[in-house]
Amino acid sequence: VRLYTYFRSSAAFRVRIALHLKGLRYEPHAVSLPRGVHRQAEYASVNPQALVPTLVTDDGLHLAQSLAIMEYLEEAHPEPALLPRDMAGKARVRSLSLLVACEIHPLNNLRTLQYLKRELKLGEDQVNAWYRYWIAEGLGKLEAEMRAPLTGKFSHGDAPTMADCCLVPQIFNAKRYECDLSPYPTVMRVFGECMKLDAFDRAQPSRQPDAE
Ligand SMILES: N[C@@H](CCC(=O)N[C@@H](CS)C(=O)NCC(=O)O)C(=O)O
Repeated sequence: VRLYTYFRSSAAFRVRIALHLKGLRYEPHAVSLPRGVHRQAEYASVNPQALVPTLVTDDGLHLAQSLAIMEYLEEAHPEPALLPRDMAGKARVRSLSLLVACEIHPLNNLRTLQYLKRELKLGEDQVNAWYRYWIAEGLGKLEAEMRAPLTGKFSHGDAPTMADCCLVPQIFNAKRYECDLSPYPTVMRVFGECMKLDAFDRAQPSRQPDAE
């Protein structure tokens, strides 16, 4: 498979983790977001949503949206599983994943921040305050969800799931914006456990071929 990715994209980071966890080789194809390559005509034919990641498979499937991509990988390559087998567990992992992907990430996405700066003319301090506000809002909710016995070593149980693929990149973003992470001890414990695993480490931004 080919993955259209950008080293700092947290949505692409989720998929990179999933690919590494499943031991799947992929060809990374870098799309520079700061240079606006994702908005150029050539990329529109790859992904009309003008977002990364995009997964392109050998048989020509073009798939956008990181959660849909991870679900696809899960069905195509069930082992090791990124979703629990039981219905309730599966729903919980999806719920935790969506909490990051829908409630936090879109508010702090590149185009959102660019709109605040370019159209609403907010200064750097105001944009950073926006960023940190929504991180605190979202991570507070995630921390509240991380309760034993459902949360174990990882977000759900003792093996990494799709929820961890979403959690870790969001923490990288929060650290980049120097957010205070002390109010989220369980989230940070899980983050620490994840980062001990090779799959998470290899997927991180600084390890990508397009890292600047
Ligand atoms: N919900 C999408 C989000 C994709 C997304 O927003 N990706 C960001 C990078 S993390 C992007 O391409 N941003 C471009 C922009 O905001 O213009 C997913 O999960 O794949």
